[in-house]
Amino acid sequence: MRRKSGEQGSAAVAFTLATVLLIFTIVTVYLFVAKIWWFPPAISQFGTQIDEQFHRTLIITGIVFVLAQLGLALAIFRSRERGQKVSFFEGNSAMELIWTLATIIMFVGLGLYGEHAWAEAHFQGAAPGALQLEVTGQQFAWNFRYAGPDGKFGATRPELVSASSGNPLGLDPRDATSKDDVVSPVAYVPAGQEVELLIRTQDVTHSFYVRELRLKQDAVPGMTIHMHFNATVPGQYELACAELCGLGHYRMRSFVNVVSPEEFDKWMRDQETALQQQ
Ligand SMILES: [Cu+2]
Repeated sequence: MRRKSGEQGSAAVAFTLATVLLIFTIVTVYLFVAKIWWFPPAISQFGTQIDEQFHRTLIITGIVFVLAQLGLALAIFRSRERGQKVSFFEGNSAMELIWTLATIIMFVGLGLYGEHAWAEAHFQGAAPGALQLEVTGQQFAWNFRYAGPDGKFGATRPELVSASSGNPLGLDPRDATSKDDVVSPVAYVPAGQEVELLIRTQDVTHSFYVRELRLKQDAVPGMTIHMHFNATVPGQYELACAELCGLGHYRMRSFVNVVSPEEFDKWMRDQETALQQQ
């Protein structure tokens, strides 16, 4: 039976859609392969592990993405309107079982691969002798505190918090161990040495994020969260707040300066001298 021309679908639409899918796939693959927008290089062993995990995930999901998009484009192209009869089948248990199993194996497998890096960051403590560095977020600034020569962080009291009078963390002057605590709006850490972060916040949830360290950790009210890293490449790295924390969120940033151990010692001495002169 001949159909009226008005009922005929358009082969042009299917052809266009298939072509667009093909171009979309090629452009997407190019953006990833050419690394047009990419992370800055990692500066720690941990960062390298994260990158390896990222690449594994990207390759697997990338292959699935390309096959799925090309398969879709091919199906659209081959089934374009040529006056043929529509044919379809309803469900296929074997195929559903296969792709569900494949997805499970892929996700569990990636999880097992990444388990080591995850455990290293979240379950294992810092190496012995790590430099302790307290990080405090507040709307909309970061402050860093070093324990000073006595190796002890002094007591803080919320009612003493006063950034305008030079006490952004509310150090308690009656506590002797607080006297030598060094507070700085930027961080200095020695290259090649383990650093233990003690991440806190004075108000809402913030997030400590340094791209080059591949570390991101929320600062949660009422908690002190430990993270650790060992940065080996000297440089100045931006610390951005990665949690939308209020109107000034966009400007809540600081810097982590990774310097040679000698430079670090000098910086620390200068800070302590400045403290004594106060
Ligand atoms: Cu914030």
